[in-house]
Amino acid sequence: MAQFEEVSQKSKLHPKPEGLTLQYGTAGFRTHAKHLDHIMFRMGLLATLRSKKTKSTIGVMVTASHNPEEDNGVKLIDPMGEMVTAMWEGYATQLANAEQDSLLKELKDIIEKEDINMSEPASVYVVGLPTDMTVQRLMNYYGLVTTPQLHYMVCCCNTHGCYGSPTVEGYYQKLSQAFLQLTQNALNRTDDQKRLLVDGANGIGALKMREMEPFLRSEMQVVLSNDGSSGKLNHMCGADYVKVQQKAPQGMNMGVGERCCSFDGDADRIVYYYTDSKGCFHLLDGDKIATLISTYLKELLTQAGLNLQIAVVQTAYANGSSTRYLEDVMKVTVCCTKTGVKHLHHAAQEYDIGVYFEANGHGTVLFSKAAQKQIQELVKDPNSNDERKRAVKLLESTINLINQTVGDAISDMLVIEAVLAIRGMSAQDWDAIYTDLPNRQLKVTVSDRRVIDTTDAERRAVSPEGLQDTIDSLVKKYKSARSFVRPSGTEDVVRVYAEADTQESADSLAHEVSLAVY
Ligand code: NG1
Ligand code: ZN
Repeated sequence: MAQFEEVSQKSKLHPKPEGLTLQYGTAGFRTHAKHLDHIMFRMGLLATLRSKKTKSTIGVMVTASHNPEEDNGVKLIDPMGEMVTAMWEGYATQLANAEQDSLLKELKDIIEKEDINMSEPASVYVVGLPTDMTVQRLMNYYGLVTTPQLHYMVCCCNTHGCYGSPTVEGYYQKLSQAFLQLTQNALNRTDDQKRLLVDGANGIGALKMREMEPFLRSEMQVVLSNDGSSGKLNHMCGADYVKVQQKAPQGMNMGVGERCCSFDGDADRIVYYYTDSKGCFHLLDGDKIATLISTYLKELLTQAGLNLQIAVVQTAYANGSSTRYLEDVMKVTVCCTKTGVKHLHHAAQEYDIGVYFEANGHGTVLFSKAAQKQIQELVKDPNSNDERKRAVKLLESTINLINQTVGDAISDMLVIEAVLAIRGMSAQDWDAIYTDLPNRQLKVTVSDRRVIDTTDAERRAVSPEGLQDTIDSLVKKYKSARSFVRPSGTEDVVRVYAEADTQESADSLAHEVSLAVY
């Protein structure tokens, strides 16, 4: 077929560097931008096939996310705005690593296995900067938006507008309307309470926050720093820096007790923080966010008289205090999955309401179709009393404010701001819900990180032999301690995590465990 001949010709213009093999990992392909050209070309082809197969629009996102500017990544987004299925991750790896002369064979293999009708039209949304004109011709190039905005638009497009209108403007309208409805329930908010310091990580989120501000009609007063006008992407700023370093980003002027938050470079993660009157830094990470949101939702469900099961999905990195609080005090189901949002997303789909957050601030809330239907029906129920009516309306607006396709810094931020406003809580009140166990995360470089294999949602190592026994005996030396190691899915390192009753103990345990990894 002529189209195969063209693909073959064009792909020679985007040669695969010799000897380079890459794997489609937790968040797509991650590598230095200079190695991404052939990947971009081939992912354009794969997205086209996926679109023909699903008869839907597929998204392609090019982003450095929380990594340095020169590191980059590309991933595919499936019809409902979710990550592409595992089978297709395999195809992606296969296609990315094919040598020039076997590329067509690999393509035809996929077409045959998936029984793809090549005469179907294809539709692909791309965000980022594909360099090649052929790739651009295959796709509707969308310019620059945040990762979650692309997920949102793909979902809108494939649900024919049910989820919202598939434009950035539609996104602002949907979210701001829901936010304004929610904050109407917060009485006497002062300007101080409406004020939030936002660190944009010098990424796209800052730009998009500026665009969104007029839609929020002064109900939020955003003070932006690291807005991309001078600094480098994620350099000394952004959600990952703040979470891992446990300190404020550069370039932010924080008053005592003032609420602050940081996005990551593509605005799919968020963490909050403040400093107290002694100058002490307090982090409100993904675990604190999950706790705040699930407490709020649980209360509304009770007030609405709705019997829906709510669960919180976490990973091994969740602070032990958060898990204990959720299970023992809040009495909600907690489930632990492997690292990587696709695992959390999948687990959260099992419940009426699934709140999922990685400790690093990537997360969202999923409402099952049945739960949404029950809530929508109750909104119309003429027999509800005032308390019930209010609770159900709040639930409805909260659903509209949440980007259910993927973790979204802007959407999460608005949910958090609304919840704090409705409950009249300050950052300190929120922080006081439970006290984090001091913890430490370290990276260790080893010759082959894949020799470490884990089980039990990555909380225990099964190989190399003896490693887990060593970790167990080290952990026993400390109080309230826990530690685990796992190979990173996005960097060539082994990650070590430790928590204990004091910071000194957590640091020392993390250090001892990292020595055991060598
Ligand atoms: P790896 O490199 O596998 O630890 C990191 C994050 C994940 C996830 C992915 C994708 C930590 C400890 N790990 O994965 O949670 O966000 O990047 O971005 O934060
Ligand atoms: Zn990101």
